[in-house]
Amino acid sequence: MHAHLDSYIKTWNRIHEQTKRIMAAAPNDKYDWKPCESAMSLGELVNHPWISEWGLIEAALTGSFPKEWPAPLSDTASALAAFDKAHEEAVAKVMALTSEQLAEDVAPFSPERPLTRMAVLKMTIEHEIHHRGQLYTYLRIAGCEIPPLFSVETVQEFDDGR
Ligand code: NI
Repeated sequence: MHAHLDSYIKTWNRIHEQTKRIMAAAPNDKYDWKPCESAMSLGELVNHPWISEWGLIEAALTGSFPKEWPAPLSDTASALAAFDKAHEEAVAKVMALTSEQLAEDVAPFSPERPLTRMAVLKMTIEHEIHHRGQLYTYLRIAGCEIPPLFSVETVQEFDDGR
């Protein structure tokens, strides 16, 4: 595996662990809550990281988003387990890509808007960070105990990504 991808995978794994910490704070009995009609419910938002990661990686690999998507799960423990499984499978698929495949264009959004596979992989991380921020806001409003994004216990994760 070349150095660029190695660094990407380390960052992706670290972000995965951070996202799990805030997901784990979501109470099952608040899954229907949403801040406004057009927003995702808390339950949809807890499921979004694992379902969207799976879909985005399929898009990066095959050039198309899946036609059918997995159903959201109704409790946080199951969503966390699904996220770990989806992430592990996604990492294995991405690690198998060659430098040439990473640099190849795919066009999952529109035929007129090709992106390299590597660009879609970077987008996958940015998308997760975006929704993770939403989870922090939802859970803070819901009065939940929320973990810090960075703590003395977890800051070492950054050093491991060097
Ligand atoms: Ni999204």
